[in-house]
Amino acid sequence: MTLVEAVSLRRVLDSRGNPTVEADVLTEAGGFGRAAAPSGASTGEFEAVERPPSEAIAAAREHAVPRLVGAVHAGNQREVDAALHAADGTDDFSELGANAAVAISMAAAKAGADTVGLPLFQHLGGSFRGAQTTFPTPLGNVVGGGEHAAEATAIQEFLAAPVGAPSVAEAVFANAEVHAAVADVLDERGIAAAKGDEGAWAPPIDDAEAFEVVDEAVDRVAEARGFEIRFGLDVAASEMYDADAEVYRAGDTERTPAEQRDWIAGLVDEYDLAYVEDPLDETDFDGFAELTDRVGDRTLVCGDDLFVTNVERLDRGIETGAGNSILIKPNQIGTLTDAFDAVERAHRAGMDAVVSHRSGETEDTTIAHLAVATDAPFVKTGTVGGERTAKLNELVRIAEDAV
Ligand code: 2PG
Ligand code: MG
Repeated sequence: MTLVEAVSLRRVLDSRGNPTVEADVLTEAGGFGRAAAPSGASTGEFEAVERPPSEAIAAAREHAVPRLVGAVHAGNQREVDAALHAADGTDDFSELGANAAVAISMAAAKAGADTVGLPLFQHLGGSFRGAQTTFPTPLGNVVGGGEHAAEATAIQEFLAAPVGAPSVAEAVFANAEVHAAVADVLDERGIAAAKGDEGAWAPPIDDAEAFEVVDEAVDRVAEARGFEIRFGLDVAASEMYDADAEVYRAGDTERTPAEQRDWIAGLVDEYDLAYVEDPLDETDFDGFAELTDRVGDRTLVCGDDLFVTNVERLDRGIETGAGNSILIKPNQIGTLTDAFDAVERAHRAGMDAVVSHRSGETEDTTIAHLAVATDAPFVKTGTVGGERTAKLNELVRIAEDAV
């Protein structure tokens, strides 16, 4: 019933105005799925390879489409994704392009779900329990810089974490209110700010001042809303690290790896951070292990560029104790199957798996379903902007359906 009947590919725009790959999958029974690949700016060195969209599309038409049409079932995700790997023939999707692969993989999942008449999150094997505490809490990027905005903070993302929100919708609206409160606090300080790639404010201030601003904004909204809102960070420290000099550079400040660990550990305690992503360079498993040892009992130490949704790199983290959570981005690894395998491995090791968007996004909502399907504690989706609210609004709808 879910036999793939047609696959078509095209270039569409992403949120940065760059072309990206969109795939349509049609099944024999008339099921339809459409998905588009996101794209990173602070990409990890060990990610699967994204090819220029027109090349990825040409490669997919030549190598992947013939292995899919009339040959695999969209309802059997492992079969679809194995065909993509076979068509690619490399271990990093450098032939097909991870962008073509992930677009087809996600479109096939949607076509499979559509054919059998299930919402995507259910088709992907998850169950949204509808209880007040089991939805993925959206991490809302409210202030940022790094590779996402010029002349702003060194830390890439300050993320509102409404951990006490009684529902997905309350959490979503709280994050938008924190985003607005940040604008108020900046205005009170006479600071004008543009927005970065993910819609976060990108003020020309240093990290220390950004902590004050976000802390104040979070406090105001928490008080008004009457539930706990914490915040977290994506440090994206690989972008700060100078491997030759062995120092992290943030504005005028230089830190050795030991100083960087002390700095982060101090921030976790000072601000009661709920979440710290990529606090250290993507090659520093030992440093991650030391930091996790120090603060892992009270915050999530999450590997994004460290693990790149890759089971082999995750295994190394599990062996060394590096991090207590993994960021899951399907396009880092190329297929939903690979992403699910990483989630499963993390869960078996007692780690949390947090699902995430990329800085370059489309209206695609697959990650909202993925977060629910995998029971993620957090989902990184941004806070405002159409490509971000697409996921947030989908979470609200999923929660409504589940009640
Ligand atoms: C990250 C992401 C998303 P990018 O570092 O976690 O916020 O950014 O897509 O640029 O890698
Ligand atoms: Mg990151």
